[in-house]
Amino acid sequence: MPEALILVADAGPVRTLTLNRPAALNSFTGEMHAELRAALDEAAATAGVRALVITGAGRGFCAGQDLNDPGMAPGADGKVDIGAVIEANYRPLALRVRSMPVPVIAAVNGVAAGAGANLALGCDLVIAARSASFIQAFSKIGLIPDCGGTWLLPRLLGRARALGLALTGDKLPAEEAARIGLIWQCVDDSALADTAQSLAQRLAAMPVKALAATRAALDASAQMGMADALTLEADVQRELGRQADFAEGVAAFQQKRTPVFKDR
Ligand code: T3D
Repeated sequence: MPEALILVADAGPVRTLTLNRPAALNSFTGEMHAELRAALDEAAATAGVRALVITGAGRGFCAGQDLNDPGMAPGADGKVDIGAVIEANYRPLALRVRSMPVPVIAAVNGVAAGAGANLALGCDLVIAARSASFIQAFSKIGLIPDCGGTWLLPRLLGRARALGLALTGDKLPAEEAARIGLIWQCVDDSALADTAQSLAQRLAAMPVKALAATRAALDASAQMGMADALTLEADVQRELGRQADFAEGVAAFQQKRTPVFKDR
């Protein structure tokens, strides 16, 4: 039986998905996309999963599209319809990550290039090993950033730095990525797995419904004026205020005890 392209491991409420094509730096084939989509859908549908970690096997996180994938072969007209690949694979992936009902942490263990970089940057929190790096490799092969890169980069960094990275395709070391605010944290290589895991366990014990709603509200605010953002805040708070987690959070505070959150 062929080895799974996505490894799935649970540690209590934290599920870890490991991209598993290490010989090709975990670059994406159509098959790996399909397995990752299925794994994300399954995690979203599993009540016991309250936080997700995405990482890579071997020395890389993900080198983006597998440029040798037979699915990239030219059609009868000698051309490749990359738009179809984006619509079928990268668009659903970027949107799925962004709509997970639980927080998603990217544990970037090595190079994250092309769509691999933007898969990581689309996660809620990005922790990278000191030896890792981020490369918007697209310009070097005549493409634009995809997997959400055109939306994510200017929001995370502002236009000047977004364009700097996207136009040059230069490698950005993890330490520098943390310094300029592209990612949450850079840690020693030996500390990456434990740091990501303990952060995920911490988030899993929090009111994850509110965490997912926080991500959604921040994303929605990118298209809004302040008045509309305030309206959205009121609407979401109204909804969350009716949840058991809110009652539990307040009760635990009043009773000076640790809350036990269950909503998802
Ligand atoms: O359908 C579409 O195309 C649209 C979607 C586009 C999304 C995209 O992601 S476009 C961008 C695609 N990715 C790239 O252009 C990155 C290509 N890779 C690299 O530039 C370098 O490999 C890295 C900078 C990422 C890492 O360099 P290095 O020196 O650490 O490793 P390496 O020796 O280049 O790679 C190791 C192996 O992985 C090597 O295989 P080998 O020679 O040992 O058998 C290499 O060919 C393979 N590999 C790395 N990246 C890819 C890849 N194989 C296929 N596709 C890759 N993207």
